[in-house]
Amino acid sequence: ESKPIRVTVTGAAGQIGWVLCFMIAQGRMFGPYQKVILQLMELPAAEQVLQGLVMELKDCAFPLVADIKPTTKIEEAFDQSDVAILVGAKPRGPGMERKDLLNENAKIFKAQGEAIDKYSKKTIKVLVVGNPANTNALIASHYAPSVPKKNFTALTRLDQNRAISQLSDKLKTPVDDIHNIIIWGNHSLTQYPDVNHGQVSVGGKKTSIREAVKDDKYLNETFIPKVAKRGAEIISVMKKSSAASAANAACDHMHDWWVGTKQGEYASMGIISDGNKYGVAAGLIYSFPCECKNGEWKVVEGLAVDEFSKKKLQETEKELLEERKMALDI
Ligand code: NAX
Repeated sequence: ESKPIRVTVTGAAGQIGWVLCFMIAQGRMFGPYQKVILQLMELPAAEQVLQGLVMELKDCAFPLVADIKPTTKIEEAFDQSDVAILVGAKPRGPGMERKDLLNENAKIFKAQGEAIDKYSKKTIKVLVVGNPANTNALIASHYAPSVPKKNFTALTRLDQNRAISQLSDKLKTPVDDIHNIIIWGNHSLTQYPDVNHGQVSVGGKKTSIREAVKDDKYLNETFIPKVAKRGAEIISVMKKSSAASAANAACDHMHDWWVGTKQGEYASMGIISDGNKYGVAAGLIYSFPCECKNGEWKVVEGLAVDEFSKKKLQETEKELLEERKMALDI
């Protein structure tokens, strides 16, 4: 039997955090044998709701949950953490500029980075969900210099899952027949959902997505904005933002990182760019296709990038450079 790992979830009593805790407790993130100690952090304003969440989690009597530690104190939340899922963030208020949003969040992720540096294990794996996710992850990493930069990642898996679901509808084929759809860049409207390396299995034979869809106009002009704007579409229908699908994607991301990706399958992850992959500037948290093994991710290299894609990769890189400048002045 494995030793329990300490998993920090910030914003645990929020929309995403709430669902996510149950998923983790059920083994969706670390598999069916890994026990967890849940270190759940909230703002004082949400302390009551957090208490309720803990009661409900306890009442599930989940065999994988070794302990639950609710807290509003950052030093307790990040104490000895093996994993941190950073969901809590400042939402965009009415009339708030992008710069204000970045700065408000910079404060939160600076404090959490410092706490990770001071209190968590040096091997901690961090996944940032709270927006702007890529830049928040960069800020946390910047303020946790004793933890390797490769340990900080941002969530773009929801975008990948959305892309797969769109293609599955279009091709009338099950989702698990669709492979290697990539999200490049920022988790924002500039993201590039790329089908050029994607494949669909039909009767045991793999065909390229472009060949199967036979509609480049749809793929270039309809599909890309559909995926990028899916979050807004959900809000317009539900009057609140996506929660369960975001929590599910966080589980997919961390599960692949923790357990490994399936042979030949790519997982899109916001990870630190080393400046040597696909022309992306060094030091940004940028979403690349990754393969994971033994708890480490590796960028899939050598994929052909056509002119259209190159422009898309640069557009989203430019936005991330601007965000970094605004948040960290580098
Ligand atoms: P909610 O407002 O429902 O929940 C956020 C929770 O975080 C609240 O309970 C709040 O008290 C808490 N919180 C805020 N600041 C905190 C801090 N400094 N420490 C601890 N807790 C803190 O938002 P929810 O719908 O759960 O969304 C959370 C974040 O995920 C947002 O930033 C949202 O934009 C982002 N998303 C990111 C996605 C992605 O794919 N990367 C997709 C879904 C989602 O939009």
